[in-house]
Amino acid sequence: MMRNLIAIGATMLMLFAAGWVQAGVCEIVNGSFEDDGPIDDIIAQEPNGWDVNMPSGKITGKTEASWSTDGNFSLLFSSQWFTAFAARDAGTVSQDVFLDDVNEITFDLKLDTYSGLGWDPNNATAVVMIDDEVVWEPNGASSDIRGEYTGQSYAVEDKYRDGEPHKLSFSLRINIDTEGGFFEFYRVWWDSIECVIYCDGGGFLAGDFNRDCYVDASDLQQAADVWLLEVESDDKHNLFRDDDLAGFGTINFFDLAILADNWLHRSYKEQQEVSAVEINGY
Ligand SMILES: [Ca+2]
Ligand SMILES: [Ca+2]
Ligand SMILES: [Ca+2]
Repeated sequence: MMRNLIAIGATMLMLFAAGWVQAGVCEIVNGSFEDDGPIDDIIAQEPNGWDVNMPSGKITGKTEASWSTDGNFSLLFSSQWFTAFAARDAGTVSQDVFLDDVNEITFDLKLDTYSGLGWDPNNATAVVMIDDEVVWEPNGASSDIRGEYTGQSYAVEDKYRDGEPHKLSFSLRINIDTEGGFFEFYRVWWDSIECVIYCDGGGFLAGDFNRDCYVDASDLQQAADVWLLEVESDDKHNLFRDDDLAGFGTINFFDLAILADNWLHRSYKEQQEVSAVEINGY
């Protein structure tokens, strides 16, 4: 009996130890562009960790201190003026990363023109790419995309979880052919590029309202607080939405059933680890 209690106690300790949010930074090197200090020309000196690809004479790149969201420096791309461009000309930094355990890639950027005039996204834009495919860009519906875009994120798609490295790129990209160029410098600053890992890469389970990688009594309490109340459809407690009406839903047994399905479950990866412990020891 005593041995069993000790075993259960030990198991629970391990479960609790494994239960903390695993939010961390993956293997992006120098994602904040702090390693080198200022670099006048990233063609001449690549920022630590990054591969540089620039259309020479058309777009310049530097690390400098005029804007940053983490540390002192950021990466600045600037298109040159009165220079002929072809659509898809792009200044790019990239590095190969494994995305298997990554839930989100987060980053900050700022878009501005030199003259202070508007930035038409038909002329140029800033993009995040994986394997040269665009996975994020500013809202193209806007006729002026200048502004600070902090706390941006791209939710990594499952297709990139294949055990292979993928080329993650950050760019200033020209969108049109122009012989005469632009009477403008389009400038983008990138900073604070991170990989975020939740729940050992398994992501949050439905019903994990307080995002601690575990669906338990504290989440149930949140559901109880809004029980049978009408909430907006996108309310985080509204897990089941098929019975929503006109943008509003109710927190009822359909929602509770989804929460119950994940009750005391961990992310898929942690479940595997817990199973292994059970098979091996208890
Ligand atoms: Ca920085
Ligand atoms: Ca929770
Ligand atoms: Ca509902």
